[in-house]
Order: sequence, then C-alpha cells, then structure tokens
Amino acid sequence: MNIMFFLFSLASTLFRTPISTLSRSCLSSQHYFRLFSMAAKNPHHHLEENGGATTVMAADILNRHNSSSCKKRKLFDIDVRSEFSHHDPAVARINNGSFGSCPSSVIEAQQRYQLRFLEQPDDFYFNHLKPSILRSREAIKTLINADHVDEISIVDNATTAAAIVLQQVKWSFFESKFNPGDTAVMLHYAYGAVKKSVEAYVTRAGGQVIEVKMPFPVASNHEIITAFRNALEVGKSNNRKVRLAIIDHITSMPSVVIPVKELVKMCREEGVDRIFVDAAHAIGSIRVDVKEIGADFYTSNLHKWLFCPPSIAFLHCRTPELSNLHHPVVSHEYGNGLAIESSWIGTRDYSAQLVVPEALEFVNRFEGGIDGIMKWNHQKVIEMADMLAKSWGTNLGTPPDMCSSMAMVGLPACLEIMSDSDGLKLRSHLREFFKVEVPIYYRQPKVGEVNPVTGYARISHQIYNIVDDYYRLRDAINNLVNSGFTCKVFHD
Ligand SMILES: Cc1ncc(COP(=O)(O)O)c(C=O)c1O
Ligand SMILES: *[C@@H]1O[C@H](CO)[C@@H](O)[C@H](O)[C@H]1NC(C)=O
Ligand SMILES: *[C@@H]1O[C@H](CO)[C@@H](O)[C@H](O)[C@H]1NC(C)=O
Ligand SMILES: CC(=O)N[C@H]1CO[C@H](CO)[C@@H](O)[C@@H]1O
Repeated sequence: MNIMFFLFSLASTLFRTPISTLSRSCLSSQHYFRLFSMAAKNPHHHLEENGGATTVMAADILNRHNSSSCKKRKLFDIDVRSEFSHHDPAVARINNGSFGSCPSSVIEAQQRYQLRFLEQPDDFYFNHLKPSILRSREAIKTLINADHVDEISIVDNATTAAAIVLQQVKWSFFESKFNPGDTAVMLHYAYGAVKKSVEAYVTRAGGQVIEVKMPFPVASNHEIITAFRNALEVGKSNNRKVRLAIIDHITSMPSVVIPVKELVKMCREEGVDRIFVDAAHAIGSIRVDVKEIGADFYTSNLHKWLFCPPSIAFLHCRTPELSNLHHPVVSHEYGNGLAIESSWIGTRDYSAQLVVPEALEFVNRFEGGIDGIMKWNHQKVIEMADMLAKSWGTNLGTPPDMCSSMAMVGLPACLEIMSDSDGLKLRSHLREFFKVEVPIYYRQPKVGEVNPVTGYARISHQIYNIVDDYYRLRDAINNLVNSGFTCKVFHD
C-alpha cells in the first residue's frame, strides 16, 4: 500500500473520530485495556532483529487499570485500526474464521523477505532461506509443546498436510500393509476438501470410509464421544481393521470444538493404526498441546487465527523417523525427511513461511500474548452470540465450552431456511443489502419438529472486532423478520 495513503488513513481515523465515539469506546471497548505497549513501540522492526519477546513497560501495565487514561487507550484503538487499515471499512465481516487476517506490521515483514529474495536470490537461497524456515519451525515447536523441531514441517495449508498423511495411507494399501476393505473413520462434519482427499487417496486405494454421525445442535462432549465409539465399532466389524482416524479439532461447519484428547485416547485403546487431527482452525483460537493430545499427525493453519499471511500451515508428526511421510510435490530434497523436503519444493515465494516470529511479536504486544487473545476472543464471541440469540429468540448451537473464537447462533425459524442453497443466498443477501459477511449453516430438521431452527450463523471474533459489527448482523436479521421476509423469495 502507498505510504501516503497509509498515513492519511491513520490521520483520518485520528481526527475524524467523533468525541462521542471516543468516550463510548472508553466505556464499552474494554478490550483496549488488554492492548498495551503498542503505541510506545515502533512497529517497523527489521529482519536483523530476531523477534525476541517484547518487554512490557510498567507504565503500560499501570495504565491498563487507570480509568482516567482514556486518551492513552484510545491510542491503542487507533493502533489496532492502523494494523488492519487495509481492510474494507464498509463491511462488517464477522467471518474472520474463513480467511484469517494479517496485520500490516507482519505484511511489511513479509514484503521485506520478498524484496530480499528478489535483490539477491542466490544469497537468499544459500544463506537465509533454510535458517529462516528453521526459525519458524522452532517458534511453532514451542507454541504447540512439541519435543523436537524435527517433528514440525511447514507446508502451505491444511489441505496439503492432509494430502501428505493420506498419501502415506494410500501407499500402505498399495504395499499390502493394509488389507482391502480396512477402514478409515472420520466425522460427518469433516471439511469438504479433506473428505474429497479421503475419497481420492483412501477409497480409491481400497479402503472403506465410516462417517461419524454427529448431532447438531450438540449439548455435550459426551454425545460426540458416544457417536465416535459407535463408528469405531462399525469400522472394526467383519474382521476389518480401523487403519486411520481423522478427527477435526474444530469442525468448520457447523463450528464445534471436538474433544480430541478423549477421542485420540479411545482410538489408541481400540488399536487404530494412525490418528490424524485436522486442526485447521486451532492455533491461535484454542490451546494446542500436541503432547497432551497424542495424535500421530496434527495440522493447523497459521493464517487463520495466528495473524500470518496466506498461506502457512504446520504438520506435526510424533515419530518423524518412522513415518515415511513425503511432500506431495517431489523435489530435490526427496528422502531427507518431510521437514526438509517441504522446505524446498522449487522456486517460489516462501515469505509467508518466514514471518512466524514477526506474527508472534505482534501477538506478544497484547496482554497475555496469544493466550490472552484466545481468552478474549472466546469470551467476546460468547457474549456476542448470547446477545444475538436473545434478540432473535433462539439458542447457541453448542454450549460455550464447545466454542472457540467462533460460535453458532440459531437464526429465527420464520426466515424459513430450507436448504444449503437458501443459506448461501441469505448470506449473499446480507452481504449485498446489509454489508455483513457471515457464513450460514443449514441444518435439516427432524421429522415432526415444530418451528425448527434450521439456520445458524457462524460468527467469529478477532481483536479488531467491535460490538457494532454484531449489532449490524442483529439488526439486519430483525429487519428481515419484521418485514416478513422468508427464504421463499429465493425460490422464484
Ligand atoms: C477443518 C478444516 N480443515 C481444512 C481446512 C482447509 O484449510 P486450507 O484451505 O488452508 O487448506 C479448513 C479451512 O477452513 C478447515 O476448516
Ligand atoms: C492515570 O492517567 C492519568 C492521565 O493520563 C495520569 O495523569 C495519572 O498519573 C495516571 N495514574 C496512574 C496510576 O498511572
Ligand atoms: C494449498 O497448497 C497447495 C500447494 O501445497 C496449493 O496448490 C493449493 O492451491 C493450496 N490451497 C489453498 C486452498 O490455499
Ligand atoms: C479477513 C477478514 O474478513 N477480516 C475482517 C474481520 O472483521 C473485521 C471487523 O468486522 C473486518 O474489518 C475485517 O475486514
């Protein structure tokens, strides 16, 4: 972005903000209590600085609790806005779960890496690329409590990580380690792209797939654990073996936090060969401890909730020396272990993979770092979901402890959402006429259900969201309800 434009938008935010908004934000946006040491620091750090932990200044801590330091907190507000000033200000996109977000300090760091490469590609390749990727892997290792950096590979996205694991399963069928008809168990709500990958690699290699029918709305972990146990029983029937379990940590649609630790334990007890946790949404939105979870493979994107640019994901492998995993695109490093294979798959832009330390530096400017952000987003998304459900006379799709930084809120039954297509069209309608971006889940009603809630909005909360974003959604829906709108209008 043009630097003048950047400065201009900063200044306009600074001067055009009405006084009433200023005082309101002091009262209502308590979240800026949580942001500190931002204004005092120069966000334009350099590559040479190795991204050590940001030190917290005593004055900032004091100011957090100082109710008369309104002006200072307001600066924090502006700081957050300037970090995200490239976002379209006209849209209340409470859909940060889908594509994530990247602050400008991290984008700038990424651009410095890109320039470094273009300035002197050979120098970058021979002297900087590998150590920089290693630095990102080290940071991820610490973040997810892995034992050794060899367990961490960086790949483009969760879909690629799934392909890596599933191709290995495919080879086990081809090399007769697995028998035709052996099974893979996965949730019915597994991510669409991952389901297609299972079809492409597992089904086609002779495996059978058992889908776990999960209830939604869901009342407790217990319901999921029971459904999973039943699916494992089916998977083992007729002398078959369950070779693979694919477990989402947070399902995408509907969004539900799955009790992975319990399910992994159950799989181990039942002798499941390999356990893959698809945690595309997890890092930065819920606590991740790969040792505690104990799966064989665990992947998460860093571009969804950890403020990295698109796209970067890690794949954690518990026993890298035994697992024989390979990057789906074979290049020079084939056979040198997945982490090394993945770190050079040819000439391309690796910059998104290099800025993990800068993204962590960004989150460390907040009270409590990433844990503080997770706690804050979770608390706020529940608060916003409750507010919406109360206004619409509906309920949440899950109890709060099964929400991450996303929550499912029932939409009024009178909207008559009758299909996936209705949900998609209502979403477009909200975008077009109300400038709200929110994904909508369609749930098939049970037979005989009276006035069923068939639509759920998946709302996200990220640090820059304000309550007005959710009021916009609330009012848009109430407006539709009051005007007698139903999804039938989409059918003509
Ligand atoms: C559960 C789950 N798995 C996989 C993915 C795919 O992630 P990507 O598009 O980054 O490969 C997503 C993305 O939303 C997801 O929610
Ligand atoms: C609180 O903020 C005011 C105004 O910024 C300042 O004068 C005062 O010293 C602060 N008090 C503490 C305890 O930091
Ligand atoms: C995921 O990564 C692969 C390469 O590893 C790339 O081809 C694909 O476009 C990426 N998909 C998404 C959704 O980013
Ligand atoms: C990437 C994305 O959708 N970001 C949006 C998250 O929500 C805020 C507040 O509504 C928007 O300003 C961002 O554009």
